[in-house]
Amino acid sequence: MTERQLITDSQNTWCPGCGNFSLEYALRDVFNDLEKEGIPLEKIVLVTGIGCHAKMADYLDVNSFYAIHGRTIPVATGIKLARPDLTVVCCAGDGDAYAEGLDHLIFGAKRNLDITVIIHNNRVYGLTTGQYTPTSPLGFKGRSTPEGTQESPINPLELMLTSGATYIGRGYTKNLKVLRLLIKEAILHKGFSFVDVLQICATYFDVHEIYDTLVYELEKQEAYTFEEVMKKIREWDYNGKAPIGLGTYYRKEAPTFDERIKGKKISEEDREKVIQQVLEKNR
Ligand SMILES: Cc1ncc(C[n+]2csc(CCOP(=O)(O)OP(=O)(O)O)c2C)c(N)n1
Ligand SMILES: [Mg+2]
Repeated sequence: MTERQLITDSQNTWCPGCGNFSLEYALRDVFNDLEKEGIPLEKIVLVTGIGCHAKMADYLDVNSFYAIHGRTIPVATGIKLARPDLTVVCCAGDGDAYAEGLDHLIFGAKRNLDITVIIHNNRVYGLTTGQYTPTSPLGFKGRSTPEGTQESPINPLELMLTSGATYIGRGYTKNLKVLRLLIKEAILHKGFSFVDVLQICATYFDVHEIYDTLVYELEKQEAYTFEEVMKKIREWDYNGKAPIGLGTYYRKEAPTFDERIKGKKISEEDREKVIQQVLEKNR
């Protein structure tokens, strides 16, 4: 099967050096791989939020849904529940998923919905020109915090582990090998798969020189317990200069939300009847 280019003719407005290009190429490669391995492109749906990351919906030639800010997961939930045969992948920003849409992220993980969430974590609101986000480091000077923030960042991997995500990985846009591997593993994982990608924002938060000195590749560590994974996750807190492990942190098998509600679906015709019954009962 010939590789599809999958890049649209839309004018690309990402800045030179933007980490989103790596994510675009990684996604393209993985979608091509999956097609060869039996997941046709027609069965893939990409859902994006609002922000620079969200332009992925314009630039990748796959079925896509440009959602609203912070709402990739509710849209993805609807798609997956209505069409469990589809492979649903969200591209969300750190502002998108860790600020505006945080509750949805937690509920997605809690339900172990069978979708993949990739966070373009540039640790800044890129599109709106440089305000701080929940993962910006302490003291971050941006448009809305000229004197520097006075609050510590969250560690999203920690949050996802405690919320019930069954696949957790961390990538970096300057390590395409690990990025491709993580995206593919996450999509093939049955359950809520979460990949936080340290994405270079060339204009508002370019810390690639720091990342380059701190990143290392995790070993294949399938047998980690929850406590061990948490310890590993806490090695770097999105703030200091501790080593930053790239790769798969956690993987677990568990029933998914879509499996649990399978067979409990009501047909279009019966829906009205069931609503009337519920109303009658509660009258
Ligand atoms: C409900 C709502 N609130 C705020 C905005 C304004 N807004 C557009 S993009 C954005 C932040 C984008 O940051 P992030 O999600 O990190 O994406 P990035 O641009 O960094 O990829 C904000 C606040 C909006 N469009 N909708
Ligand atoms: Mg951002």
